[in-house]
Amino acid sequence: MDRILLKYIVIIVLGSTFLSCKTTLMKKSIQLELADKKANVSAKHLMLRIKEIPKTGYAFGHQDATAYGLGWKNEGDIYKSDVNEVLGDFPAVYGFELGHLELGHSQNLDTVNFNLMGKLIKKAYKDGGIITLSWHPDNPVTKKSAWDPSSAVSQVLEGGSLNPKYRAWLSKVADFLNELKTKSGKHIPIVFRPYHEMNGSWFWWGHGNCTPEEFKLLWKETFELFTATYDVHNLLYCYSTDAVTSEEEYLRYYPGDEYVDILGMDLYHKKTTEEYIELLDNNLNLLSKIGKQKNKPYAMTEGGLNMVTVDNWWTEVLNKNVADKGISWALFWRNAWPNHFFAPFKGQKSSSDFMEFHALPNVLFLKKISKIK
Ligand code: BMA
Repeated sequence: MDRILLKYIVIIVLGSTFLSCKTTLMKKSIQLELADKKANVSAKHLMLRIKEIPKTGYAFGHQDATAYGLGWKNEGDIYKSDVNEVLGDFPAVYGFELGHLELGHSQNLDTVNFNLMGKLIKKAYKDGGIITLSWHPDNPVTKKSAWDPSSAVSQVLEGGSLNPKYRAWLSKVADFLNELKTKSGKHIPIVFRPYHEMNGSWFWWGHGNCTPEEFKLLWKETFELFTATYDVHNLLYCYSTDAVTSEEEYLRYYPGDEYVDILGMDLYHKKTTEEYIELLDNNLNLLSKIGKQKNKPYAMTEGGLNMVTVDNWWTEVLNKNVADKGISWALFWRNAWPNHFFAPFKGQKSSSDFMEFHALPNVLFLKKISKIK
């Protein structure tokens, strides 16, 4: 009898502690100010979770994790990820790509069907994951890809000849974002990361293809259209550059604190390991300095070593050089083809190091991040 009573007392105490933690986070969320002044509670709650992560470590993210991998593609029939095949744990952060949604296509530029993407986003969110969306819209002038650097920004801005077309694009993207809801109708919060790597010159919105002033206007007008015209209120706005060599370069295109929630950098290992370690160190120290000054969380919003050709890359190159930087997550690019992948799959040569990496207390995959409520 006494043991049963004790069991009930333990359950009640644990239950009420859990509820009070949840209530405190929710209360805090309500007071939080985001770029979007009408941001919903889910978006605010996501921001709090993102700020909470660096107290423990950083989260692991993967682009298109559950859409396809090496030798398989999700056609709506299977739920898997290369990362989970190796670890028995899914990523904490899920990147998906919106390119071609603006054109009304049924699949994105990497052949992921948008209906399926919506389902994968809902599933990842339900499991406790964090969702981030990139967008590589086609060049609106030439109708070629985002990588066509022909001048276009001035024409989509207010007053430009392609502004009506741009508004129609955003309206389609807004519809998709507004439909991302849980079964109970709650909006799913998203880290939205448009117009990234603008300090490089490979995209039509990049360096040399528009002026910094035009870029800032593109950002602000996009923000205004989403928030004020199309009533999208589930976004955290993430500004992310490619690697930079100075603070001035990082901030050259920055639209202003009132338009940005999260800071990011895309940092790929393209040269030698020594050079990458230096690049990580310099860039993440800078990002951390700016993040602290602005009181905004920050992340490595893309990165990795193509084909993970260094066996102990995860523990020795990545973790040793990012662990003390205060990033909320690091997202690795897609496992597209045998010569274009950034996360291990079963049998890949860095898999055993990846398992050691997964076991580190400061590295958060889905099982751990889902406990940060
Ligand atoms: C690049 C490559 C491309 C892809 C694009 C957008 O880095 O992976 O194949 O189309 O990202 O996802």
